[in-house]
Amino acid sequence: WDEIYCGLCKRILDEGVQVHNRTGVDTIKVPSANFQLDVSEEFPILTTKQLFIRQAVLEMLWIYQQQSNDVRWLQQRNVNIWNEWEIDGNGDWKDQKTGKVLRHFDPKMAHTIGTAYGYVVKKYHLIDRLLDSLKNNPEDRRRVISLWQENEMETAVLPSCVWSSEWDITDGKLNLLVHQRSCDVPLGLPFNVTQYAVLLCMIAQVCNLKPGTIDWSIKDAHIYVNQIDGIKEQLKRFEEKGSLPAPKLWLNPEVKDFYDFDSSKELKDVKLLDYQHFGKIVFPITQ
Ligand code: THF
Repeated sequence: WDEIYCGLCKRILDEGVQVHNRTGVDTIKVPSANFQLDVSEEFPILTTKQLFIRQAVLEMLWIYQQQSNDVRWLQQRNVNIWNEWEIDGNGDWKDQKTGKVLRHFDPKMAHTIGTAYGYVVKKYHLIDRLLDSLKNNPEDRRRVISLWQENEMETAVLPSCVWSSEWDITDGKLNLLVHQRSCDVPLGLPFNVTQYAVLLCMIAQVCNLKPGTIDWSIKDAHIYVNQIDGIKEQLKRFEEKGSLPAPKLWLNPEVKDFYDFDSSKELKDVKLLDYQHFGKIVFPITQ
């Protein structure tokens, strides 16, 4: 996975085009990217930088297991990656730097990110329908999970970036295809790939299947210009030292129901065995 990832970063730096966007911080972008990972062969987590798996898995459980849009649930677990998109107590979503109100929402949506992500999963019963289909209709070819629901877009702070997934069973293996409309390659992508791999392994376990492949597709893969130095550091590590052997993912084998995986701060049912990496790289986040 490090090789694919660093290859994509290098391609963006070499071939990408610098563009303005809504955030005010320019990006270098390529229009699209695709890759495939075999989770049965190797658990995908970067080793050329430290990936914060606890935060990544809690974010995934927040969306798909808790089916919540309440940022306080993450904050209570010391996960602060959604703070910039939280609607405040008055219903305002503010620019974190200037304090300027960017948009006003119904104050009933205080402390949430509006009608996106976990809110959509819950409202449209997306996980229950997926689990039901995997257990009771294994040959189903209509297993599409879409977080993109036109009626919800207006009241979402941020339309979901990773917004669709499709799931199939082939030969006892559960395979996944994920699509992302917009991709912050230094911060979002490493989190997203690892968290969807954990989701695949969890769903496979509770459905008595083996995890298979993940096909990943991206529209607008970009690096913010203030992240270029960090990415160059990561590419230098890869060129000089390559990558380290991938760790194994351990999931508590006693958990048989997706909703029973521990979602406390400690994340007791999820462990990485022997995760070696070349240390963290700090990247700025653009709101
Ligand atoms: N906006 C932007 N510009 N990039 C994104 O990746 C992004 N997300 C979510 C919503 N909007 C986005 C937020 N996801 C981190 C990781 C994921 C995020 C936001 C921030 C982050 O800062 N990660 C650090 C460490 C975090 C920590 O220490 O807890 C890292 O080094 O990985 C796309 O999902």
